[in-house]
Amino acid sequence: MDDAFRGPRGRAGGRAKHGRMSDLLNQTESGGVMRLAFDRPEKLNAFNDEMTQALLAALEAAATSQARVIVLTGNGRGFSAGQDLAEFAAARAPGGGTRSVAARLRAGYNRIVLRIRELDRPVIAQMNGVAAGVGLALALACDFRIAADDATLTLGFSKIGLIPDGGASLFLPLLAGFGRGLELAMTSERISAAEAYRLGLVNRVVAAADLGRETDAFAARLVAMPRSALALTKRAFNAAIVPQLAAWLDAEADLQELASHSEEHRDGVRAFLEKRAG
Ligand code: LHQ
Repeated sequence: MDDAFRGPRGRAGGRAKHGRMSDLLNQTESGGVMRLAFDRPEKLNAFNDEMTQALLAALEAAATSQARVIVLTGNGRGFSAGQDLAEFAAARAPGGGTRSVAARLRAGYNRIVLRIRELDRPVIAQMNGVAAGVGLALALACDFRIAADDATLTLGFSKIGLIPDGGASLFLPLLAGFGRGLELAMTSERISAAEAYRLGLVNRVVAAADLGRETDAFAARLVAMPRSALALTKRAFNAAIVPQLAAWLDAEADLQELASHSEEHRDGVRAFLEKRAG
């Protein structure tokens, strides 16, 4: 691991187990490209613990694979709707046995973000549909985003009394600028792929029917480039732009912990689960 990514309390370290492949994450590889597809389409690929750990393990394994480019995408009409709020609420209910929100972030999403950034090869988010919450955060942490023209993006955190996590409080303003980034974070406005492109949140927008083909073509261009140049370019951008990433993820988790103790947070999650307008 790059030293730049070690947190002040060393939380970025540790190796995930290469557990069995999960049914919730499809992995395929061809032409030097590894595709990881979230597969909980009926829940818009919301992250439960199993999918989170499967992604972490797959990214860990990718570091030593032959693949030269990694593509993250979702099956169905969602890229990912973020944290599975039903599982989260159940875990936090009395007797649910959950750790704190900060601990959950540090054990899962923060490690995923660090893995994406420290992988010595490009990671592309192929945004096939709605990306929300930490689902959007993970896309923003990737090297490139290619969106279908019918995809939508929303932070969603503020609606449930939270702050943008999974590095979104850093990557959102980096990509969209402070003002528009803060606006999207505070309003949770759901924007189109075209608007996301205008804001610099995605690299390109393509017809939904062409998304796979366009992503493959872009990935093939990267596969054909000198491998070490891409690895060192990524390392240079990381060191120049996000040198304190691990420390920031750690601090972001502490802020999320604070937010998660509010009544507004509990009410917001309940409103979503009860399908009341949030
Ligand atoms: C879902 C979800 C979901 C469960 C759709 N969970 N079922 C938080 C807490 C703690 C620690 C760590 O970090 C985090 C990070 C976060 O990610 S917080 C933010 C979590 N995500 C959200 O708040 C987004 C919630 N989802 C939505 O706002 C909408 O579903 C979006 C805007 C994504 C899509 O809206 P629609 O296209 O209208 O679809 P839908 O709402 O009808 O959803 C389809 C199904 O997926 C539905 O299930 P059902 O069984 O009724 O068909 C939803 O309940 C389910 N689903 N997101 N996050």
